Amino acid sequence: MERTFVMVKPDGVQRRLVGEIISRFERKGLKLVALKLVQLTRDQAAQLYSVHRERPFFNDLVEFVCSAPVVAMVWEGPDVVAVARRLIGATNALQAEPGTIRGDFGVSTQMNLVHASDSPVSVARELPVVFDQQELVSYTLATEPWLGTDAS
Ligand code: FUP
Repeated sequence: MERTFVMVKPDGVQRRLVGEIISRFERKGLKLVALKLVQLTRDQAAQLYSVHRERPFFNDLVEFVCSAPVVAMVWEGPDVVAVARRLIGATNALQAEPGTIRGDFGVSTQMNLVHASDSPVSVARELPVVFDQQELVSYTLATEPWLGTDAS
């Protein structure tokens, strides 16, 4: 089963949208396997966004992401990397489709409320920036047979 790294960014926490955002992932039928409220260090923020190192917005982005607490999560499910990206919507919240998290609540590119890894390679790089392996919990949800995500 695939896992992905998701983070409610500082604007999402400040706007009290943590519950709403978690709820979108829960209602989709995904499984929460790790969760914590944390204020990232500059180093962690720079590592998370290292692919954008050379971009003009990099310093502002790092500054923003470590300016206040975030809620970091790991979600599990079939094809969850792509599913999570569809749930959050386009990077520019003004262009994100209604029904997506960014489309419903966001109004800019920088303050787009939530991050989700864009590929399994990104998960492998981003998840360990915030979580130790032992913080990921393996368990069974009683509803799993009702989601069609088991082997049957
Ligand atoms: P996403 O994966 O949708 O979060 O988008 P990107 O990886 O392209 O960008 C990461 C973050 O950089 C965005 F969430 C916001 C910020 N960003 C800007 O501030 N300006 C830009 O032009 C592009 C991205």
